[in-house]
Amino acid sequence: MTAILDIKKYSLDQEYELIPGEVLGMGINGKVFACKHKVTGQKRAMKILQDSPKARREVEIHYRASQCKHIVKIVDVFENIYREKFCLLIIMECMTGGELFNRIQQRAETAFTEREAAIIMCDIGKAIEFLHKFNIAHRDVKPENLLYTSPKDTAVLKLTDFGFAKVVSTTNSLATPCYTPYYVAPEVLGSENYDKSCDMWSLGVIMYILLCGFPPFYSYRGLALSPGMKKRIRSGQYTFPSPEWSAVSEKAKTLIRKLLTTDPAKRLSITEFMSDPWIQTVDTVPQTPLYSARVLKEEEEQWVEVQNEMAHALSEMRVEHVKQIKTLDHVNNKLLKKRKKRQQSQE
Ligand code: I85
Repeated sequence: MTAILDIKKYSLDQEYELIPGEVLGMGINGKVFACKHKVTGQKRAMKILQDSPKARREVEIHYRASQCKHIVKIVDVFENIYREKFCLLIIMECMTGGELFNRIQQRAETAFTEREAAIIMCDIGKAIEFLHKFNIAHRDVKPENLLYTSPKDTAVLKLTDFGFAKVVSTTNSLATPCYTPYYVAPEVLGSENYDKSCDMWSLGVIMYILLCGFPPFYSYRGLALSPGMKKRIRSGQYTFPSPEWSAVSEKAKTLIRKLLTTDPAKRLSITEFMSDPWIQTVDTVPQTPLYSARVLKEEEEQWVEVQNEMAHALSEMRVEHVKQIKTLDHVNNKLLKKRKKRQQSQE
């Protein structure tokens, strides 16, 4: 990845026209609007971020990732003063096909099949594969961030929002002489893979919803992320109930089990996922009609809740990891201090 981002310092107005009132959504860090490229007349999406090191990181990572066919493309980035604040304005290709599950829900006449689900999983997998190959963990792979380029049948599914993306360190932290590798915790050794494993868990949840229309873990109507649901997620308690799962292939269920493995160290890696027969030989996946479209339509009012629950679960995954590292650092620092003291007393 050699793409160098040239942030334009002149006014956005010279090239783009805001389409008034057209808000396309709210991101983690900023609002997304529709705008028009003055020269070509093309409609594009614009995300406004208040300038900060975090915003710069999002732009940088997203721009590098833009080279992948299954990631929303950044066309331009401006640095402008907007409402008296330094802002980064990210211009992206406009995805007019809407969100993944809305599209499946709208499928009424022809049934959504297991093979179609496999094709979608393969496409999302390609986006994750691209990112992980370059040591980027997205950490916010969820239904609202999967958009189609257009309403047509030929539309391409793409991943967006790099607000939580992280470049996972490949530089061997053990090279720094803070501690000897003999007593380093496995979590420290695997911190790179921990961040990537969040994306793999997301893949499992999305695959589950694609195949039946409801999520694997959900609170009993109402309370978002109830204590009961937390317990079910932690212990990996989910089932493949009838009738929705009766006709789904065993291959698909096995793959979901490998993705929803509770121990992140034992969870499938993206390379393993992409070489799974269900993904690798998509054209041999049975064209079994699924309940997904019907369930998504019947449970439409529940959808906001499903989204909230997944967002919350992802945020917990990101926090937990920080805690882990912090406590370990703390322990190691103590050891370091002790050793220094000993060394000093010996001098
Ligand atoms: N086009 N998460 C949900 C949108 N084109 N959308 C979200 N973070 C982002 C919005 C809230 C994703 O970084 C988001 C981000 C970027 C986009 C984005 C990028 C490019 C779009 C937050 C649309 C769109 C445009 C026209 C029509 C329609 C949608 O959202 C539809 F047909 F669906 F109504």
